[in-house]
Amino acid sequence: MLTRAFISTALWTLSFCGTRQFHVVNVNKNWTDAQKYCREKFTDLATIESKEEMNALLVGVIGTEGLFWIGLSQNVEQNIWIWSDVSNFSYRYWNTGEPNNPVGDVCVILWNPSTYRWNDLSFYYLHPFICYKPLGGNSCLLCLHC
Ligand SMILES: [Ca+2]
Repeated sequence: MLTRAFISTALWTLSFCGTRQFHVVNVNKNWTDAQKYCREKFTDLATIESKEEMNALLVGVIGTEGLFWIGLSQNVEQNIWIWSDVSNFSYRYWNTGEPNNPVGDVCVILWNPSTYRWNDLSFYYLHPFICYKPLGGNSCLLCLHC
């Protein structure tokens, strides 16, 4: 079901029979700059709405050293978590004890030491990140070789 194709040392692409194609960008940026990059080059920072999508991401990042920004951040005033593309937030994959800092940590990163479960973290740390593009109606064509 999953493929992982290395396009360059800085970028690889994950495809699966689902709604999104994820792109791991191995360039260190803060969350805001990562969001800007994803919106320019792809669609947005990664939205993860299901266990299947999370598993697709894990195939791409397991075994790597990095932590990876995803598109989740907190609206502090309303105390809610929102995806960068405003997709519905219901699926969650928080690490044990997270989110643990509702004041200073408003962005979410895949936390390598905890098998890439989610951790809220201040936006200014420089890390690689994951973008996505939506898959169209012929999405399964992309999966013939999965
Ligand atoms: Ca945290």
